[in-house]
Amino acid sequence: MAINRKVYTLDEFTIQQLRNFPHATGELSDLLRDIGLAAKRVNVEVNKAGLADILGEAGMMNVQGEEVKKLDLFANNQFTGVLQHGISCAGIASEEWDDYVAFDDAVSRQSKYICLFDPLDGSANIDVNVSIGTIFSVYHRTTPKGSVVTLEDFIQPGIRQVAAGYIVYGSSTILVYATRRGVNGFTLDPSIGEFCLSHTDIKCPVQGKIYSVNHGNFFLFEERVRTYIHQCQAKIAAEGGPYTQRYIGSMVSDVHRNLLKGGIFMYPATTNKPQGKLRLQYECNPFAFIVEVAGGMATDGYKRILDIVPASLHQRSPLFIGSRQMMEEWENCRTDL
Ligand code: P6P
Repeated sequence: MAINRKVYTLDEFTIQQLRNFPHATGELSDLLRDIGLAAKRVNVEVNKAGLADILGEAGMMNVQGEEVKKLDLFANNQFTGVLQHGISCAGIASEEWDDYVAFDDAVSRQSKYICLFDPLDGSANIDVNVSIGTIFSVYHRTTPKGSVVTLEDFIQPGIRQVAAGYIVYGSSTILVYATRRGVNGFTLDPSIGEFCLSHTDIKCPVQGKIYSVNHGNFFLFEERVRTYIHQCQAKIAAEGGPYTQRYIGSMVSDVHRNLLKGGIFMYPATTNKPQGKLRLQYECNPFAFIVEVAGGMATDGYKRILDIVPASLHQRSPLFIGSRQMMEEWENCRTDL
């Protein structure tokens, strides 16, 4: 029986990458496989969330002042656990936790990577069956191997990311990750319990027809943003529908759709949130890395996201991200109001 070699699992793909780059130590491949394992475990719980007693609040507040859902906590523990017991990660920072966590054991101290993640982004949507996701970032540690990681390892500018990715627990579950060599997507095949390569070398379309923004904040945006939104709407009126507005309220879903189909996602600053809502280290930087590797752009409205030097772990930033031409339209937009 011919073996179907066209279908690569995540493990086979990362090992193939190792074969192509003999100098690689395999630590990044191990780390990505660990993340894939945790994602499979989270996927099981997300898919039965309506049945198991895993919905609802965990009765805690996170550092963001948001209600922590039981599923948030479960996901947080799964990703922390696989990374702590792996051999490739010296410490982690989670969007759910106030501070980073150093893995202070002989093996982890020798690891060269650190990881930041938002274990379950969009968790407010869990109870209404809207897609949610996990977002992660991988950096080389800046502190010497053998020592315990410190805060400086976790507040590096996004341009120093080694890899970044996300999982969407949706109609099907997909893990997308980027290294500087490209962006690839792996869809979970439940029949074999493996993520299988389904989206090879993803490129963000140069032009798109989708703009994603929470219109409820319209009158809280600066004039320039309101002008750009009017331009998007005017294109619909004047030219018969080249733009359409799509906003799920779950970043992983909105950005994933725009990455594949083309579009722009905006979470601008508002008068009540002058730094925006999204977290630089846990949401903006990983997606900026992925979208730039795929040929798109990401800024805070004025400056490239990946060039921002973080001042703190939970720093927020406005975010404009997506297709190059739509981002250039936004950058060339001037107030006409
Ligand atoms: P709003 C989810 O809470 C999240 O962090 C992102 O996933 C999402 O894009 C954004 O907030 C939605 O925020 O204010 O539009 O509900």
